Amino acid sequence: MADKKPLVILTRKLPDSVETRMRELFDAELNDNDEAFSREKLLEAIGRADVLVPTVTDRIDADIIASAGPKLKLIASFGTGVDHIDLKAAREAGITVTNTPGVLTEDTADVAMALILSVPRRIAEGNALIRQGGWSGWAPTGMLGHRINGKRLGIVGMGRIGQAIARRARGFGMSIHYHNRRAVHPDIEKSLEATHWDDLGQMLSRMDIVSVNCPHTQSTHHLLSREMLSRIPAQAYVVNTSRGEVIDEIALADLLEDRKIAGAGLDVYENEPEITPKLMALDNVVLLPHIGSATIEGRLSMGDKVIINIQTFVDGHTPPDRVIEVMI
Ligand code: 8YV
Repeated sequence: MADKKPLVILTRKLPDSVETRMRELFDAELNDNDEAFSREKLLEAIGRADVLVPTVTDRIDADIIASAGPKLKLIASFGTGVDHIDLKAAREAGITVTNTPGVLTEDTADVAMALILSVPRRIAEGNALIRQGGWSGWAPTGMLGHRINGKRLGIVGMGRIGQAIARRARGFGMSIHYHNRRAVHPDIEKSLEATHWDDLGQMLSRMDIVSVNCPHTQSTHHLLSREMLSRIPAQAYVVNTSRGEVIDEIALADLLEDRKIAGAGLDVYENEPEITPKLMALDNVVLLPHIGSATIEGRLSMGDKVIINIQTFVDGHTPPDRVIEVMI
């Protein structure tokens, strides 16, 4: 790879300045029309590339990795989540995988907080009411929602994003509870006045709002199963800005329809861009199109990270954001 510029294939359109820099540094093959790669196109690309730059919309499974050409040594993903890549297959094939952690923490936490506010206070419903011409003026009992201040927030997954949400929620007067494989550092716990729950079910049964912030892995797939979801009190809300697969989406839709959960704010779905039809019909649900990290600043930083990861790798060093299976 050292003598000539590596062939770097991007599966999606990235911000212009990121693509310009990629073209300066590498033999970059862009996807100008931004159409997601078909499986055939992905197979073809991975057979030729030195470096593949996929996103969450590409499923890089073991079969795709088995088709990688001899030159493919790096998959530099544009995004933090890596559940779309079979990490074990990549490791066995001697392919390094990198991601872009850290730079989308605050943006994703903002969207989670927006959902935490939107659902109990019926923000999206109110907006729809006016636009549909259904507002006849202020009324003492009109559009009543629930207060945020003083409520208990249960964060499932207290990593970078979970902690960033906790900091925001504290400003809104919420108390912080969390479930995580390990308790966070005592200093962090203290500064957030956060309570660690070993038992997820017990925590869920005592919360007013539940926010899902753990990565999707084999052990978190349907972590919020029908059984776990049914522990959530009927007056509580669920927010998910992580990965749809962490929640049994059909079970959630059933419970929301039966008003056994008061409402939900979702930015991610089990089978994106498909959405369980029942969710679309419910007025106690706010649906966003996976925009957690969708800021110009965030996407530019993600692009910078991808470039640094590729250049460091090409220069013969370990890239800063190398993903190791045990990390997730
Ligand atoms: C990204 C995300 O935009 O980074 C992640 O894990 O969920 C998104 O916010 C997406 O993954 C880009 O590939």
